[in-house]
Amino acid sequence: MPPRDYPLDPFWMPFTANRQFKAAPRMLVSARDMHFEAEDGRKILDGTAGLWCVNAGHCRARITEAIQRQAGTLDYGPIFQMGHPGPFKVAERLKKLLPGDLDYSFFTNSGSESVDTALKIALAYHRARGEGNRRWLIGRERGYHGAGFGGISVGGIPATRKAFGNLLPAVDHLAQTHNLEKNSFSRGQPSWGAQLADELENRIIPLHDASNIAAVIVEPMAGSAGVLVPPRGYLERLRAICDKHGILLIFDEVITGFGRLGAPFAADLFGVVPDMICLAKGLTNGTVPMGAVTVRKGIYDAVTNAAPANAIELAHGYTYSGHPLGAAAALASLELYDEEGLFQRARELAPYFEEAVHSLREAPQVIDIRNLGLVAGIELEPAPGKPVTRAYEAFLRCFEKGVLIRTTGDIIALSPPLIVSRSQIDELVGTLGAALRGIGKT
Ligand code: PXG
Repeated sequence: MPPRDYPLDPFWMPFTANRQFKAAPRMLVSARDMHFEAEDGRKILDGTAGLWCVNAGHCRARITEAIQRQAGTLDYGPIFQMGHPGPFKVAERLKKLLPGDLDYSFFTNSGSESVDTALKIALAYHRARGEGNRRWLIGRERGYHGAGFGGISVGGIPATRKAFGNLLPAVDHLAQTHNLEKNSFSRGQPSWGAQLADELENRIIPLHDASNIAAVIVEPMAGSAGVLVPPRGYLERLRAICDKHGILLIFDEVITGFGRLGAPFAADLFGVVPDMICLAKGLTNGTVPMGAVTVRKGIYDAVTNAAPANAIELAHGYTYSGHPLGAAAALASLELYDEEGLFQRARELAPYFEEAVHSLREAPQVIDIRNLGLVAGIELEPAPGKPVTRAYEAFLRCFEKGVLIRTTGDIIALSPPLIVSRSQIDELVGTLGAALRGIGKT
């Protein structure tokens, strides 16, 4: 391995055990299609699409060339009171791709910004309609909505909240939907749990009053918390209760968008159209940071029409909203997904993937396996007194054997790029199985 010509210390790495990593780094230096190349020259099979974002595989020529061309044509253009073609084209494409009248896109630079944007639009929408008292925001336990103050407030992952004191006021949470006793080893949507949505109607609305509630935000399938698949009928019930009480329903599809579940969006798969969808990650195949919030026509109309002529209607946005490189990457990614039929491919591969991951049922310490589309969660019994260590050991063993998996607590998540082949699924699951059998043995 060539010596590194840079120190590791000054970079404060995100969501990383910095001291542990810097003592034994795992560095990736290049990537193509389904593989990374590690610093020591080893090929690593990408079982996680990077961080759930590289849906079409790595360094796809169509996308990298579009970014290069754009960088040499219009590197940056101001986007407040000025325009350039890219984001208009992406918005039009998203309008065609998204279900219902989710017709208007607001651009951001990340999933976290998409979430904060959606929450702000919800408040602005109600205010524009003369219902400014609707300020409560309802999230869900074990939800992950990024790292902004809005996102961690409606989010339900304790570790992302506990150190940061001042969360948003007027936030409540639905119970999380996962239940190991009722639903372990479910394939696809579990059958138990639709009634958990009724908590919105039975507890949260009576407590805060519907006239004070702006929005409910959920991931249709929770990713970061360890792949929590919604029970059959659950999202439909949330939709019905929100409709009945004038509450906006926001789907955070930062992970589930762009084919991950074998349909363009979770909204398509479940047949539930929310009022807003938060997007990021797969929007640009992970190549350039970009996110979007897509809203129903009535929301755009209410906010824009409430403002006086010539006034800025929504005082919100980012220097890099609709950035030319992001837009070029998004357009090329959306074209590539379409040309290669990748969402359909994910749907067709899903049964094979399901069989493969459920073959791990007999592996040591496995207490649950769940899956949907090209996502699987494999939950391990935590080692007594040492939670997290088993999954982390499996992660290290897989990496040694040339396979990248992702762990959260004692749950392993698999989410390969949608171009994965059957034999690569076998390799991914085979390597993970061997790693699980090796845990605790040197
Ligand atoms: N919403 C959801 C549903 C997400 O999964 C975000 C918002 C925030 O996106 P940004 O782009 O601000 O990171 C996310 C991000 C993991 C993992 O391994 C998941 C995410 C990010 C990094 C790692 O589960 N999700």
